[in-house]
Amino acid sequence: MKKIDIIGANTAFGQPRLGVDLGPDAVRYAGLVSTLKGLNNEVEDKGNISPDLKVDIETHSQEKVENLRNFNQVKEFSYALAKQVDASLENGRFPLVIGGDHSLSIGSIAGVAKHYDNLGVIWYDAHGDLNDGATSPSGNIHGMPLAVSLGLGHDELVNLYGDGAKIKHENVVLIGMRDLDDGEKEYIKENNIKLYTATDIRKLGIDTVIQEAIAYLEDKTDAIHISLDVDALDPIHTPGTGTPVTGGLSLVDTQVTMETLNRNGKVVSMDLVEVNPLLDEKNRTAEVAVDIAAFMFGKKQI
Ligand code: EXY
Ligand code: MN
Ligand code: MN
Ligand code: MN
Repeated sequence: MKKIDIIGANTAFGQPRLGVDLGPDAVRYAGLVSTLKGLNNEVEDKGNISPDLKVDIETHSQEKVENLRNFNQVKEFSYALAKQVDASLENGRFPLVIGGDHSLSIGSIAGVAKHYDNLGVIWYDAHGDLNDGATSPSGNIHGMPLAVSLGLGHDELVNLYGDGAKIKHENVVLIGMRDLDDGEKEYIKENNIKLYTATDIRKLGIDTVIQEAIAYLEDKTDAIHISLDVDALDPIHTPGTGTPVTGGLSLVDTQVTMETLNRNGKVVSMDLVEVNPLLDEKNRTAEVAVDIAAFMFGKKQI
C-alpha cells in the first residue's frame, strides 16, 4: 500500500508534436485512479500542472533559444512541477508524474533530489535523453532531461530548483536504449554510465538486467526514481507516442521490471511519460501505461 499523488504534467513544449499535453487525461480516462485504488493504495489526483494550458498550432511555439525549443516555457513548467513533486514527498507521499513529454523530468528529478543526497535513477527509454544544445539534432528538450539532471546543459535548466547537478553519473542506469545519437554515445562512454540496450535485454533476459540494476544502485543510493518513457516498449504495445522505435521491450518485460522494483521497495517516485492520445489507437497506449503503473503499485502476475 502506498500513498500516491498523481501529478498531471501536461507539457508538450519539449518537442514539436501536438497531443502529448493530453497524455495525463488519456491515462486518467484509461482508469488510472480506480486501478491504483483497487490495489489498496491511497490515491489523490492533484490535477494538471497547467490546468488552463491550451496547446494548438498557433500557440505551440517553435521558437528556439540556443537550439533549445520553447526554452522559456520548458523552464517555467519544470519549475512548477519541481515544486509540486517536492511538496508531495514532503507530505510523505509518492509522486506519480504522468506526462506529457519527457522534458518534464528536469522538474520531477529536481523536486525529488531535494530530499536525497544520492538519488538513483533508472531511465527506461528507447532514447538516452542525454543531449545538450550543442549535440541535439532536433533542439527538442525532451531529448535532454537526463543530461540536465546530470549537470550538462543550459545553466538556467541545470540550476533550476537547486544548484547544479541533481544526480551522479554512477547512480544512473539506462535500460532499453536503441536510438542514441553520436554525442550521447560518447557521453555515456566518457562518464561510464551503466547501460543496457534493447539488445542486451534480449540476450540477458529482463530479470537478470533488473536484478543487476538494483544491485548496482543498492549500496550507493538512498532512494530510486524511475523515469519510464512509453517508447521504451515496442510500438506494438505503445503506438501512441511521438518518437516510436522498433525493436523495443515487451509489455511482460516492463511488468517484470515494475513488479521487481516494487518488491525491492526503494523507488520513491516515478515519471510515466510520452503518451500522445492523438497518435494512439483507441487509447491503447494509455491503457498500457495504466497497466505499467499497476505493476509498480501492487499488481502481480500471480
Ligand atoms: N535523440 C533525439 C533528439 O534528441 O532529438 C530523439 C529524442 C527523443 C526523446 C524521446 C522522448 O525520449
Ligand atoms: Mn525519453
Ligand atoms: Mn524516448
Ligand atoms: Mn561523475
